[in-house]
Amino acid sequence: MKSKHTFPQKGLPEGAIMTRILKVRKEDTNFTGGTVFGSMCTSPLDIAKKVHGMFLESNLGNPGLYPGTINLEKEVHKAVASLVHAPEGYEALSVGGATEGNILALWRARNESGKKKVVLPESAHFSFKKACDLLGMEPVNIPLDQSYQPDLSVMEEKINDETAVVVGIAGTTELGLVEPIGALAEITGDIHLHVDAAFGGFTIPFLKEGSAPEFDFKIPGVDSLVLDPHKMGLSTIPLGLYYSRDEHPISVESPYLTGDHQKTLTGTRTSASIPAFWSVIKHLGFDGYESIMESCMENTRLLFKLGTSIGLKPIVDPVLNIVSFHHEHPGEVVKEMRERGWNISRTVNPPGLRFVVMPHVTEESIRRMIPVLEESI
Ligand code: 0PR
Repeated sequence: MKSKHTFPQKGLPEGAIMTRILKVRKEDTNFTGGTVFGSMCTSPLDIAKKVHGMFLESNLGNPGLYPGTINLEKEVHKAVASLVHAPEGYEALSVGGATEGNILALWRARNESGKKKVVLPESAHFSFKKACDLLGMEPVNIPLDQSYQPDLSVMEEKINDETAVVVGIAGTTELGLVEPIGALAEITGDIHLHVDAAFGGFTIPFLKEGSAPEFDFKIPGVDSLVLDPHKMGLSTIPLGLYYSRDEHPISVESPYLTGDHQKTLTGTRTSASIPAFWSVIKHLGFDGYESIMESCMENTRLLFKLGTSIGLKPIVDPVLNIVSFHHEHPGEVVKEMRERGWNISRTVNPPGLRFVVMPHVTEESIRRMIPVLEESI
């Protein structure tokens, strides 16, 4: 009898399934060839791919069954804590990515303060819109000044006794800028200061000393911070790390599981990505990350120079491995580039073309892309 449903009635042998899977896999973009300039993710290191596949049964939502994975999680938290200067008494949580980390920070700030206003720069990632909507909080957007940094005088005016939390970005999505977190901390006083270092967290520490401002727990006013191993941490999706200066106070009892409470938003949660990331940290070490970042910055400078040479005007001088150029109709250029096999992305504020120079982008791929860009602008 023929099935009434599109859900298959009878199973197929592996061979038939793999034929389709291999075909579909080819339809997806991959990072080989360096044609993707619009992604903050990259191909995970080979060791991460290998290890990830070995932990598919782990579920840290039920931690008692996976003591091995939990131990690796502790080691990851400790290693990254030293990278972001988390002080003694910190708490770290593995999350699905910066979206979840940003939600946790706002959730805590709302519950502790009993207030609803979230003061954040216009550069903030759209995940804060989700967080505000979910939590019934109200964004108070701070305009950017001429250098695309938050206007601190407006921020100072807008922070008041209704403010639950202030947000600063270390590695803005569009321009890769590091906002002056130290100056924010001076303005916020006792109000919770959360730093979104989704991109900056695994780039800024590996830059030449002094080329970006401080952004982490070295600044005494920083209360929480999120950073993403699945971006420049060069590991597998999904993994974000949320750090709180002190113990994160929100937890829900999970009595029938092997752990008695949960602190993350998700129940069954990101697990295989943790041993994968542990392996990347061990394999690369600080020196390995530093040398990858150095080559990304070299390629960033090349793209900046070649883009300028074809008449594009940079929006800012790159601090991290993101280059953006002014353009009045970026959507059209993005579309044409896509038709010609190149994935670039766009900025909204101000309108422009955006290139994220991840490790899969090479000098050779930049040199191949530029003539196509010249014809598309
Ligand atoms: N905070 C910042 C500063 C971000 O740039 C991003 C994502 C987030 C938070 C949210 O991170 P998750 O999506 O990991 O929760 N930034 C990129 C973006 O949305 C993510 C991205 C990654 C986009 C790969 C495209 C892509 O191919 O623009």
